[in-house]
Amino acid sequence: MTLTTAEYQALDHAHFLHPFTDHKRMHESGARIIERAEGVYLWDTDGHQLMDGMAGLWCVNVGYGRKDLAEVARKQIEQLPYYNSFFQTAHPPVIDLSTLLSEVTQDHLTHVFLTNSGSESNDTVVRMARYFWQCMGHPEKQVIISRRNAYHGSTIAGASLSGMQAMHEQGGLPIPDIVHIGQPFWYREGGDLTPEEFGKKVAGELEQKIEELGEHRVAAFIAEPIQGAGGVIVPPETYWPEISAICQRHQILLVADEVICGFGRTGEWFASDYYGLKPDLMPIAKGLSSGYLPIGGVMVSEHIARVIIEEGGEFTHGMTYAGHPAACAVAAANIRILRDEGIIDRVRTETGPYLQQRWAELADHPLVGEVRGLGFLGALEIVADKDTRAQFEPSGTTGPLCRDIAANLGLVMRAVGDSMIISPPLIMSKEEIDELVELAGKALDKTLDQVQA
Ligand code: PXG
Repeated sequence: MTLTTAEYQALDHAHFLHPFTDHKRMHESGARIIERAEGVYLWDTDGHQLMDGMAGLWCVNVGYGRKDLAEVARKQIEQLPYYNSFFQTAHPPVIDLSTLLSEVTQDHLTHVFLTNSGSESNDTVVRMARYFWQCMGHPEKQVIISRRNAYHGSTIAGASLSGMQAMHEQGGLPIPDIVHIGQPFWYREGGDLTPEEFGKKVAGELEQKIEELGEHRVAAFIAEPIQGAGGVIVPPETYWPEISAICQRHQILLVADEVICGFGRTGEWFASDYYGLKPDLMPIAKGLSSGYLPIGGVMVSEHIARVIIEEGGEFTHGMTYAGHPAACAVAAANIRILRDEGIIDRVRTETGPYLQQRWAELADHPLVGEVRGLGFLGALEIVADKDTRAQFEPSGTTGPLCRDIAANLGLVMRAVGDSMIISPPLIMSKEEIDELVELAGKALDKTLDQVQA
């Protein structure tokens, strides 16, 4: 089907409900219809080229246009387009992917439970953590502790784990036995504390919550190593060591949600490797297949897997398409590309530090209150006053303004309130990083012109 942009927009308006979209506002200007992509660039149906500073939705780690991944999918669909792994069956691609995942993750993460998305992975976390404690003879350990402004997905359990007020308000959420503590967002919530003091303080809320609820009721603590959708919040250096110590002092599971941070985003295979975390469960998705096909999963520690295998009988959980042969084959090929082409190593040693150095230069811009980032994740805070950190009124409108200006200049960034976010494909070259930073700078200049006018 090849139509004009206006024709696509009319049909889109008539028939398609978009996720996380204010339809009235979108229909005023019409949706941007993306038609094709190559490397780090997208093209819309008007022929405009856009640099994709977001790798789709934080997922196209190997970049667009990998014909080898298309070929792997085609071959697998020809050979075995579908079979399941319920009821004592399996197929070669699901076994290959599971083995490969146990190799690229920490040694104790020996097993994987496969799903079709990050949300389903976090539903699996809730089911599995509670089931594990039930198998261990502690059925009362049900509570999952999460954090305000976390994002763990959009299903009922995913949205409950997420700490997003707007999501909870629409769905009568969270479901019972999911509670939230504070987030390590020093710039906005640290007050007069140093980042180090604030990191320790906000980590301490985990121990307070465990004590308040009673350890006998707490199943797990879940967190993104770096919050993504919440605004690329890189925690103070004291935060994760303190959380790890608290988890060691208490009998609760640590769940590191690596849906965004995994598969090289920070320059390590997983952010848990960067921060020295030893998660019991580790949800993954996005970069697992670089978004070429939908797939997610939960990495499971040897200890938990043993208990489920030996004590549990049947774990009554699973999705028809989980471990889909084509998705598994593409994910395995994607992991081999990340490994064998040295893409993650390059982010760690070369392009990641270069992106951070260039991105940090934007701190001099009059609109920028703080610059954050690690590896191929970056954020900057748009403020009206650098000294007081005050936002423009109404808050949360300048970010989207800057995002729209950037898109018109040819750069896709994400706005989270007044934070501007980047998460580019990991194959971005130094020259392309220069282009990204130049476009982001121009977008800030134009935003400044508009807020002053
Ligand atoms: N965990 C984390 C940490 C995520 O970022 C999910 C789970 C859920 O994954 P699925 O595949 O079910 O979407 C995510 C997803 C944004 C944005 O605001 C972020 C996500 C998804 C859509 C939009 O930029 N993250």
